[in-house]
Amino acid sequence: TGGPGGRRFDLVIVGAGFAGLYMLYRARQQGLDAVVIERGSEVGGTWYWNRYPGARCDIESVDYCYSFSPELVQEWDWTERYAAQPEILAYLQHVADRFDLRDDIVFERTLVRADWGEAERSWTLRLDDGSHLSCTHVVMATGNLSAVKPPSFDGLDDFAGEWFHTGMWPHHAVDWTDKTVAVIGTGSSGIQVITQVAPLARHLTVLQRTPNYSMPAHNRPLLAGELAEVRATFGERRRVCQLSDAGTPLPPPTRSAHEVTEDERRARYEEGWQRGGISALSGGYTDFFTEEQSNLWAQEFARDKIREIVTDPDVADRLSPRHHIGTKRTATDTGYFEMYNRANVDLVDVRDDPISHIEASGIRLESGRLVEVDVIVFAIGFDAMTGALADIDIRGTDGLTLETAWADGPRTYLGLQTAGFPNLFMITGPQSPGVLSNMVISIEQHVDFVADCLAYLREHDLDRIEASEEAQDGWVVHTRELAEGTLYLQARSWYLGANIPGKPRVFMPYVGGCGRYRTECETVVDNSYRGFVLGTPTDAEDH
Ligand code: NA7
Repeated sequence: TGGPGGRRFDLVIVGAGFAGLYMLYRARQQGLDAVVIERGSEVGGTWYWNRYPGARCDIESVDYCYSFSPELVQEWDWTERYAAQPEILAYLQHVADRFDLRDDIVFERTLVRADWGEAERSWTLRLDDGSHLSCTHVVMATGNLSAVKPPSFDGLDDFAGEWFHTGMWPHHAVDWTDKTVAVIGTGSSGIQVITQVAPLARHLTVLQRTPNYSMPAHNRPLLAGELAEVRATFGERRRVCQLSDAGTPLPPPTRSAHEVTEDERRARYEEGWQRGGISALSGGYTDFFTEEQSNLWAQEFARDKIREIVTDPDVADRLSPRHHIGTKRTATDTGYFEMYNRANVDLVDVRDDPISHIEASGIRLESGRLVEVDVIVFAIGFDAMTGALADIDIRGTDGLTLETAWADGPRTYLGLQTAGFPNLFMITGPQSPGVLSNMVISIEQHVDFVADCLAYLREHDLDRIEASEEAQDGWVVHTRELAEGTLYLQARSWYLGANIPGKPRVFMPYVGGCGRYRTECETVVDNSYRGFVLGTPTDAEDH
């Protein structure tokens, strides 16, 4: 039935998650001829794919939502402090329906290749069904945690049971009754799935490589009065989020952990623990991410909590992380550590005894031990931040591939563009605050930047925009210098590409915070898109 094949668009948007949907909305508002290409069969992005039991956001629902439509803010009733995956997916489906976005979304199509044509001033895009379309501008709304890390264990094909990856969860319900289950991985996804499966399965073995810090979510239903209060002051609350570091409304810490007594520190950590959430401890003191001792105090508090909760001291010890807290993404949970007090849950340390291979009846460790299971859940994470783009063969000016341009790690200007790839924007790309923030705050800011930029280009009869090499070099150095002042560089995290064999070890996010980043972007715009080279149609004729 038609489809986009062969047509030329003003704008092609790749991905129909939070970013792609809002980008389409803004493009429509400006009268642009835009289409979204989506590999899933529904909208939702992250919240479409990650439908494993327990999947839940770690940002409060009243902040993890769009602000562009006051009506939407008023009419959507979040039911819990932290929304579960089905509710967020329903919200995005509602947004797609309410703003009639579906007509311009092509589902079950994957972009496989993109070529820039200088003479035509357009991108030619090839989809997985062999069709082509072209467009003046492309927006990659492909997500930061969307290319799953494949379970590349030898022998997986021989496994007689069922296996699932949390990031590609099937649409059918999984029956855990009487099943023996292994979960590999204890990141946010593993922690969430473990708390759901442990009570249902006959036996659960957790294969842990690196223990993780996890803060209590203290999730609960939202009361009508609370929602009304948030709505009454939504604009103000949102502005606070936008100007904050992490895109949340919590007041920032004002003191160093060194300025207070031990009793005061413990009281503040305890207060954070009782409030719960991802910043329970990180929100305590200004030097949490930058100073060894300050971080160590918070670590010790978190380890003490694990020892208090877990009854077997040996298990508690094995569950206790040793890395700087916060430098790998902290999880939030509902009863995670308590699961290890259950008789049907075992913890196996695969740092000491790594996985050798998988065979018909289960997982064989290097010691020779066999973990016999009916079901394996791979909660092993993603090729974060660059993986989704690396899956597309992107060729810019003079055939330069993105793979070559990023061979030593991503290089961007503002996390929005890469030199050599004109008219191609990334939403929450590397070297922007995205993954260190409430994603929706960062997404709205980037989409607004791109939408305003496209309007500016039109107004000024410009049809080409490209980050300059010089501005990009400066931005790469700036973001690296910001990170060098922190403890982040010491962890083997996906922020650094350390979870993917062979990936360059480059710290990818911008650590300066949403507020500072927003100001930097505004300054660029106020100076006529400083650092970008803008071109007119006449330049193309000269080319
Ligand atoms: P993460 O946070 O990358 O966690 C993946 C987990 O899987 C982590 O514990 C890894 O251990 C473990 N892992 C990965 N590969 C292996 C192998 N080969 N053997 C054993 N264990 C392995 O991904 P999540 O999906 O949990 O969360 C991603 C983000 O989504 C999260 O931060 C939130 O922002 C939402 P490791 O630590 O590498 O030793």
